Amino acid sequence: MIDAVTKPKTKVKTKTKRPRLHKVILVNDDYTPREFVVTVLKAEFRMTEDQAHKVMITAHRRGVCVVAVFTKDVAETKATRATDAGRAKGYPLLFTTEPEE
Ligand code: TYC
Repeated sequence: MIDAVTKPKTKVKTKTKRPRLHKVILVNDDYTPREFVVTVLKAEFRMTEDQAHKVMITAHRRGVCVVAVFTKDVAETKATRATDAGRAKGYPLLFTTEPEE
């Protein structure tokens, strides 16, 4: 056949990149009561008493603790809501976010 159609030699691959996840980080301070930190972790991050206590005590001892990872939007919303819960009670409780490597 003289006019056979030549197939393209390059293949098109569809690559769906997963969005980079962001860490929510709990920051220690000297004023927020331990039990209040635990309550916020349970309410905002759906942790059990045990999980929340471990995260709180790690931040208390080491200065910071990664709470969980989410997509950027969810991480920022949860960090803001959890920080606002402390502010509403007059506590300096702080949650920050940063992208995962
Ligand atoms: N350091 C606080 C206290 O001794 C408790 C605390 C723990 C506060 C973790 C913030 O991220 C925090 N009352």
